[in-house]
Amino acid sequence: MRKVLALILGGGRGTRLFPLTRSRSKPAVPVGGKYRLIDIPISNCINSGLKSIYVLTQFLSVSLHRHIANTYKFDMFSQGFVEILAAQQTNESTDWYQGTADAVRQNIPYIERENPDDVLILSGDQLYRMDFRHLIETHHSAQADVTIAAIPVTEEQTSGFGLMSVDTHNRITGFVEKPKTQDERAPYYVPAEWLERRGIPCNNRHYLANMGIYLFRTDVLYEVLTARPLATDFGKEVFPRHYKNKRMIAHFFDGYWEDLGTIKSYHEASIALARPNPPFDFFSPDGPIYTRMRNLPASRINGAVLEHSLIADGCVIGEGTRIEHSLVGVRSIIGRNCVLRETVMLGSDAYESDKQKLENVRLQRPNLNIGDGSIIERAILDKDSRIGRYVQLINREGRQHYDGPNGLYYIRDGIICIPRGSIIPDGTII
Ligand code: ADQ
Ligand code: ADP
Repeated sequence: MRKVLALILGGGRGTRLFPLTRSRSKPAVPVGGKYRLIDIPISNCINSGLKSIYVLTQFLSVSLHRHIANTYKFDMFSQGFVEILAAQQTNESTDWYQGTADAVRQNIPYIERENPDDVLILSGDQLYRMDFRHLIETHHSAQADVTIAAIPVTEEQTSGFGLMSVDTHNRITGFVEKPKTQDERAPYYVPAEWLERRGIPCNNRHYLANMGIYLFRTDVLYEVLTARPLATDFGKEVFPRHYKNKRMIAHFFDGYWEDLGTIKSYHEASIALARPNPPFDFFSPDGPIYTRMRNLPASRINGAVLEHSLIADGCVIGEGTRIEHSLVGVRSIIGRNCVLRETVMLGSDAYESDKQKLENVRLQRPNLNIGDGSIIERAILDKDSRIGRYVQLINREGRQHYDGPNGLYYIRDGIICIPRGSIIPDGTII
């Protein structure tokens, strides 16, 4: 058995997920009502038998640290660890990680300490389930220097991905990062028969995308990261520069795999979890997704109508409320006669006591989370938000991109985002 160390890239500046990343690092962003983004890749690793895991992040928040420390405890005989490596911690450089390759390069000393045979590099903002043992098997049987997971995508999707061309032995013979023109894209076209011969239905997907999942032989990783000029990113520099002189192999994957790196994709993928046959299922017996245990009571639903929605633990939902195509996170408190449609609500960190509610009256602010009679459509409500009574968050002006006054709300791709802890007074219409 070769030793494989996993590195999870926990995010750049997180600008595309703003305002969810306004007060937390990307790995700590909540997902699926009770999990955090980082739980997905870590659970995939654990379910694949990989238990040595570093999480690379730009800054170390208390909540991320607590989440990791409280969730991923390995007993002393299993020799596993999940450790966070934050950018400011490195002595050599006070800079943030400049890109994915730079992030890994800055942590070479930590990799050396583990002395792995191979290093598995993963993105931290994708929703998917993969048994990495199959990828490792491909890597070894092909005697690869690098193995890259590949998924077929349609032409419309190509501008967001690195594309690869491969030969009959699955060796990568070309790599282009996020092609913008037909000329750049054309050499990467794969015919339907080519995919179908490999048992993958084409469904109008004629390009092979890089999934951002890489397995490197450790010596090759060091070599490409220290080659001059120094590479900043894997997709932009490392692969286009080295596919000729290194043996890079594609590993095909054809399951559900979704990027959660933007507000739009995060919102869409979250709502999709509540479909009757969700494309990604947290219920799957094939591999549990782990998260921190909480001692929360079952949710109390007082005569509400729920359709295609997920309700996490510890919620209270008032009478006459209607919730459709929505995801309601832990400890959400929703008043009476409210309407939620296509809304992702992250819930709260704690309940309010009667004393705190009296204090809310004095401060003239609403209680946690949504007051009676409010209507919320196509929104993301971050944790601890206080939406008053008879509020309408409906994007009345039909805006696509807008910053509300004093950071009170943001609209991204037509989705209203209410940042953590925001107070929206009674009767507000947005
Ligand atoms: P992108 O999706 O643009 O393309 P990139 O910004 O390189 O991805 O991020 C990849 C992962 O690394 C993400 O999880 C991100 O959060 C994290 N990350 C980014 N910058 C980081 C930094 N400075 N420090 C730590 N982590 C960081 C890449 C490839 C494409 C491929 C897509 C698949 O370049 O070829 O198709 O991923 O999603
Ligand atoms: P959740 O995953 O439920 O959102 P967080 O990790 O964000 O939980 O914690 C929610 C709140 O609970 C925090 O703001 C913190 O005050 C409190 N908390 C949770 N775990 C601990 C702990 N181990 N020690 C102290 N406070 C904690």
